[in-house]
Amino acid sequence: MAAVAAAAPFRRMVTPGGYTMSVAMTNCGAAGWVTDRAGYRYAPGDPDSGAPWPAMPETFLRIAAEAAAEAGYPGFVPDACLINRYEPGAKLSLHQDRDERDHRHPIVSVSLGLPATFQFGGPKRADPVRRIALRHGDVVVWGGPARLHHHGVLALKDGDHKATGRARINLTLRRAL
Ligand code: MD3
Ligand code: FE
Repeated sequence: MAAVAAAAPFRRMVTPGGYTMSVAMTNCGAAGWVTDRAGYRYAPGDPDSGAPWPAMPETFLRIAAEAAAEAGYPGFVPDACLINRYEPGAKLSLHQDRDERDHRHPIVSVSLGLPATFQFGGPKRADPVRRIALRHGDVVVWGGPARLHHHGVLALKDGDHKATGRARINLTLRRAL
């Protein structure tokens, strides 16, 4: 994680609508999720440096494959890991993850550091949302119909965690290409 962030620093990206996201992001793997005024997409390298994203650490591949297999998705090989860093007040509005080529692949999320309130909705944006606490060490596999449900993260409450300090880090392991 530290090696990834040293090579491809966390940055707050701009949405197509021109808003700067409160969550800081970086990526590792063959593809990385990016947004700018032109849109959302997976890119082969860091637009800030022009270099390829750092390689996916073996530990990330192993955690993703083991969690996915246990949840009924054998043979999951992620090619993208989006790393989100939340500082106090940072949030992620309700959205769907649709930029990956084949939505039959699950997404594996790993939460580290400060706890957050996750919002889990339905296939339509207006569907009711459930609030679920995501805590340090939680690993969740999002597959099947849930893969395309709307979801978000409420503003992070301030705190201090021995693993991350005043922050929450979330890894999402994906098959993008
Ligand atoms: C449900 N990240 O990066 S992780 C994202 O905590 C994202 O940083 C949140 O939403 C975070 O796109 C939530 C849990 C998660 C990740 C992907 C999902 C839940 C999901 C994709 C589909 C459905
Ligand atoms: Fe998402």
